[in-house]
Amino acid sequence: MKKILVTGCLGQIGTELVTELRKRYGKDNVVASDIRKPEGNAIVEGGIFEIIDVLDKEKMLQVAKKYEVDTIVHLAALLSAVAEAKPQLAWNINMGGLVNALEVARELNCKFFTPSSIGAFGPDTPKDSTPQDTIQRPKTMYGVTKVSGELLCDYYHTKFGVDTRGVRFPGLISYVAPPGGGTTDYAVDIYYEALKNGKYTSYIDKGTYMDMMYMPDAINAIITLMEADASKLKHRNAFNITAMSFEPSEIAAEIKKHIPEFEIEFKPDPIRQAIANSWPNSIDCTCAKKEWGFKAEYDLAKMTKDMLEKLKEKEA
Ligand code: AKB
Repeated sequence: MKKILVTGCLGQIGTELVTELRKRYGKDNVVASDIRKPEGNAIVEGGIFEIIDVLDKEKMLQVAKKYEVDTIVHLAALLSAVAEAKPQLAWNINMGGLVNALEVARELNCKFFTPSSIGAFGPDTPKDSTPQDTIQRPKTMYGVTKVSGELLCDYYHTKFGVDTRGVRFPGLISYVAPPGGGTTDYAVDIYYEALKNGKYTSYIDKGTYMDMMYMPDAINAIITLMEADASKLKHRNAFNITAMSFEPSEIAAEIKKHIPEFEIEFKPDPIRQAIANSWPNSIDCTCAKKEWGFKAEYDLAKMTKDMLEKLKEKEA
């Protein structure tokens, strides 16, 4: 990776990815883009920034050519809960944006990364230690776009030789930028509410396990996979990766170690609970470890300590 275009850079992943890419590759070698350009935003003002609506392929191509990018990281997409509320829009943005970005990568011979998700699995998938290669029949529009996206990226690799790579992200937890409309967002909200109000009402019920990861591990995973030796990759789109699996009472118990008066109660939201019920309890990431050395540094205890410290500093 020498010159990298990132779409959807103002989202939860993009905000931290662009910061890290600018650090590692130099700020003139990262082209951050999003559909909006908010005033005073650190990502907008910290380096190259272009407005790109991912449904406008010509604009994306023009920007990619202008900066002679050799890598595209395509992040612009709707998350699971929003996609379930607006399924047609989710199909248009998630698939329309992806095919445009893949076309630009094909035309300019760029390396390509786009995230898939644990949402690419469904109720028929084995729930525990979910294998890399298994049944993928999701019942959500988000899942449909993620499975289709995995297949499309594989197709562009085998048919056109585009160097496509991806991971199936679990729920991502971070203190920098908020997630927007996912099912796993409760695991971010809970930290904010713990510090602000000392209590949290969880829209995901107790006993509902899902895979999760702290953002620094997610950012590292993207960069490590993109820098990995292509000859070692048996899989491409997309690798199972995870750092931990917990249910709401377990994250609450961990928070209680730092804020003893913290209380959690449960008021499951039927839509997001149904989505969570259709996802695995915990996925197996042996292939990612073997093929490109995936490793996570943060478990629930280490993440909770860091999240609470960083949020306290941020809110001070
Ligand atoms: C969501 O909840 O939609 C995302 C995901 C797991 O893909 N965080």
